[in-house]
Amino acid sequence: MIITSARVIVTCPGRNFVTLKIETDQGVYGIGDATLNGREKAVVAYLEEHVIPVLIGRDARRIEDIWQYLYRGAYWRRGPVTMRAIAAVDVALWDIKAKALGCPLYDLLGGKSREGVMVYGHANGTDIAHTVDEVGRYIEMGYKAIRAQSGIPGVDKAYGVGRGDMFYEPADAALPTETIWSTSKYLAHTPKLFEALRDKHGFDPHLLHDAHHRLTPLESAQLGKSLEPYRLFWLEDLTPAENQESFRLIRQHTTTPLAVGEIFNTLWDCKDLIQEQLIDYIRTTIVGAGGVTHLRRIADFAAVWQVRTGCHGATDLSPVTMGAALHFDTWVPNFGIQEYMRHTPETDAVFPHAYSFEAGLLFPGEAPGHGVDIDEALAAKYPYDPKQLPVARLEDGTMWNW
Ligand code: GCO
Ligand code: MG
Repeated sequence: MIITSARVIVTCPGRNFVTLKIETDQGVYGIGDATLNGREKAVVAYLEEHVIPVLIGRDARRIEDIWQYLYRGAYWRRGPVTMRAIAAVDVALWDIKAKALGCPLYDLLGGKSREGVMVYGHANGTDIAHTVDEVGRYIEMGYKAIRAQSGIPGVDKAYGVGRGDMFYEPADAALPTETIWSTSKYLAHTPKLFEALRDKHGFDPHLLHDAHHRLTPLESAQLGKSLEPYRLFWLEDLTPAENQESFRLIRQHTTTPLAVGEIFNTLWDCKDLIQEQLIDYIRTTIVGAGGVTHLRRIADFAAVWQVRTGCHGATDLSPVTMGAALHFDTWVPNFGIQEYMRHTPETDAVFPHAYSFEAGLLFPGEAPGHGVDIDEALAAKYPYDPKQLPVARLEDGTMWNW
């Protein structure tokens, strides 16, 4: 089965998505997601200039060899651009193989380990009362797990809160919006949010929270400790993890479960975190970490230390990544949870898919492959629209993590 063509399709049905379509001489094609939010064109260039030329003429069945060729052959290993390009190829090839064999992707990986995949939705409010209501809305929709984020008094426009709709967190402007951050205000406010949430909704729903890398290790430890009474499912991205050792300090001080990894690209970014049991959930996903081939390796490594998966699933990852992740989640033995932010109806129309939501679970569907396609004619109606993610500064103007 020979690869005869590979093309990049960029479309913006509300936000930008980069898709790789690989075609074979057998008439079977596959698609993979290569979207890197706010830096889309970097991956487009990497694919078009450096990857597609070496794919043509190769045997599409040799997924592992092609993965190794692109990873080792580049010499310049890892990084978000390279690994997203590799992921797009890898996912398209798994899609092709499963379609050629006439089976859903989860069957190729080893078959179902569960009937449905527990997901968490995002409840965002402008203040505590609003967030409590938003969480209630998700409970009514059947969600078993909900991430709760609230606006903080005195902190204007913090990323990720307050829009009160389901399609939030766009890369919103051609030049980055500047936001202001205050850790002291946040640390005083967040325990009150979870106290109010448990008062109103009880301890049945799983509650999650994302600190978006804004704290130091000691502040992280303080937050984890202060949230212990509210028994979170996880506390995510407390502090930047470039230095994996910094998580030792956090771990020594709190039993709140920790999740990290949406910006990791390979096993090497989380190897110490996992083998020293410094985290409970690893958040790398298909498009972020080299596709199914490498994510499977990370999950198997994590299983040795009872670390479970919690794949990133924000709306800046296309439905192609969601579809592939759901097949992965259906198989992976050490599954934890899957993030699920809904795409807009426009995005769903461009990417027809077999997955569906019911009673807090997502189901990958039974279509051969990963079950997600692209309507190219419709995609062409939404041209690329340059947009960047915001940046954050402290109140005195210092550039900060966000
Ligand atoms: C999450 C994330 C995202 C990221 C986004 C950046 O937990 O879902 O933090 O919302 O901010 O993917 O592009
Ligand atoms: Mg996050």
